[in-house]
Amino acid sequence: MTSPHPEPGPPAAPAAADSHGSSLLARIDDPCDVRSLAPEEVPRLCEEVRGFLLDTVQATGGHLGSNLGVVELTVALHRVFDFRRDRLVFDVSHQAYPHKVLTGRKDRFATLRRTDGLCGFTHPDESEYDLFHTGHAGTSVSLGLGLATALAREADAPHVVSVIGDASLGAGVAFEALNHAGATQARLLVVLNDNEWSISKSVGSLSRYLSRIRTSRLVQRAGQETRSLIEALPLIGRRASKAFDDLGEVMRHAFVPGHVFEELGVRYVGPVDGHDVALLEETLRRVRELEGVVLLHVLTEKGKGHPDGPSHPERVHAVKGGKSSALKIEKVPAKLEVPKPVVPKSSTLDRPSAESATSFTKVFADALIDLAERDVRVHAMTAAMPSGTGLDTFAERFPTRFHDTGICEQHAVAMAAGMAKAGLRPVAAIYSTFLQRGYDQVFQEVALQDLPVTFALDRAGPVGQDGPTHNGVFDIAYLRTLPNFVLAAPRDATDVRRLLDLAMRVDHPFALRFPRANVVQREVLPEGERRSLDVGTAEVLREGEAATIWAYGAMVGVALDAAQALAGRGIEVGVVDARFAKPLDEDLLARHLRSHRYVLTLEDHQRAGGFGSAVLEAASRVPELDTPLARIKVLGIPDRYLVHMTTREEQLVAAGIDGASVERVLTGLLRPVPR
Ligand SMILES: Cc1ncc(C[n+]2csc(CCOP(=O)(O)OP(=O)(O)O)c2C)c(N)n1
Repeated sequence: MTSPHPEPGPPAAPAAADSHGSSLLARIDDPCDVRSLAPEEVPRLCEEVRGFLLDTVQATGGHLGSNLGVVELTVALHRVFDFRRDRLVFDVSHQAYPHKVLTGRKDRFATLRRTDGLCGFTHPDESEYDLFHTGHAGTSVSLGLGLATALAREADAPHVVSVIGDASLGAGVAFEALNHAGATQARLLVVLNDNEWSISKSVGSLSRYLSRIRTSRLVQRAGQETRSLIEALPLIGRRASKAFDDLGEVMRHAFVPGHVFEELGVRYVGPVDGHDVALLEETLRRVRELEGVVLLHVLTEKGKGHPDGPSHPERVHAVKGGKSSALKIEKVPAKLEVPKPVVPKSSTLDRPSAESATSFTKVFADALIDLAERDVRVHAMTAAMPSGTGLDTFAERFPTRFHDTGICEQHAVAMAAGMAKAGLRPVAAIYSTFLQRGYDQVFQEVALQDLPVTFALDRAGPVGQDGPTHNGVFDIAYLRTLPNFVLAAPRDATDVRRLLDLAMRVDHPFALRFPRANVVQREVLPEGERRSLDVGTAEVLREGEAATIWAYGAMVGVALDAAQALAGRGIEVGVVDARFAKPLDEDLLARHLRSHRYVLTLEDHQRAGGFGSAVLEAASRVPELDTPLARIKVLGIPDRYLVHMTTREEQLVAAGIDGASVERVLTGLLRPVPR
């Protein structure tokens, strides 16, 4: 659209009504097109954006619920601010789809979260309107405060807006940011998008407090008069602030139903109906003029417009996709030549059929319930991920032994340490990527005290569509450096159960990592024939002459596939299930280093500091006797961030750690040397 670029200001003059009923959204290529709409056109644009999201995201899959809720808010933000100059930060950024739709990316929506397609979060490579590539919760206020502090030095400093959900506001880092911001002179607008839900129902006393604000009689009364109250917000800068302060106690109570934020030095405005786009726009125009840090409390409905939205917001938080869409799901034009994953025709380990597939998550959750039945010391902890970690079933079975801390990994880890100190056996189920938040507590409260806290690191390895913010590819490196830790990874369902059982008998911190994947259906050895699972013992699954693959966790399946494919070509290589990255089975490793030409290590983790690094370090301690030791080749994720792709398998291919790549590497190594 070639409209002039209106600056944000008073609403544009009403345009001639669109008598043809043609799509407004079709005319939106940039936020300036949103600003040029007449006020009476704006609700229709919102409906079109919502319809567009319902149609496309149910086809592509992705975070639907939160996005359906912030349509009006996003439209209003883009009408009031000019984010070519002002700055907008989304917390987590899973709710940035309407923003993407309005900032020139709607035509690529069919590629959402697919290989080479649009990212599911904000991403500076995609648009000048995306400042950060984030996916972890709670940081938007700090980012906003940093921007505001830096930009304040400019004459006519731009506005900075951080949009944060009610559950993310409960994250420690967001509290830290508010605590700091309220004591500064910064000009920052924090928009609290309160839909009462995290992925599950929001937990904690902050959430209770917000819900008291929603339901207080005073606010309900004020709500009926909100428009006139908002209109009472004066318009001009410092004078506005002064006048706001002078509104008097009655008005203050209308705007400040509780004083928690105000006591922190943050001016509270709201709550405002987040689906009344005209009211939102009006309110934003007025709070834009206020000095200092302002928190605008906006009430939205998660999943608005979806039939399941009102009754089951959790079901629509993220949807799988697959529904037919008016929008053609096109093949994504390849920027990079990414080879398709090669699935071996005959596999050593049967892959489960779709109907009978069981995830590692489910096996873990069932095993933990089983364990808790036998051991009253077992408690389960999650940081806002009861369904993602499978612990929702545990919570039903043992409500008093289940603890959801909200999005507070640091606190969850330290609390687990306290519980362990008092004699319990806490199992903290935290995604590999999110435990990064709790690293210092893992170090000081757990490892340094040598407390028996068990970490179940779900989503370890590449995760596919969520991409680099969510790939769990650093945990071996960040945990391996800590004395006292035992690091293990199960290759299949039987070893999930056995390792969890073992963790309860080991009086040290214990971490178990497993991927976002299904377990194999036919396991390589029946339980009775397995080597006993003592800490630091590996298991030989296949003997080979010249080379052996030491694989870790779920990558054992990939190694077995590669070995079988090579065997079909007359090349025998061995496979070891390392089972422990710490302590390593150094005796077996030393024997293999003496008896083979090559030892390959295989992991779905960064090469730097990972399992292969542990093997290299151990090898450096092995004394060389008469014959030279085997050469070690480390196969893992190279030193770069693995971008989002449609499937985890594609990411394994891109990183060169799928079965075909392993086979290729070994073929190259074992090729007879021409004389
Ligand atoms: C540090 C961290 N822990 C956990 C998550 C997983 N997670 C993604 S969105 C979400 C819920 C966020 O709720 P809220 O902030 O209220 O936003 P809403 O989805 O309701 O819009 C959670 C727990 C995360 N992104 N980051």
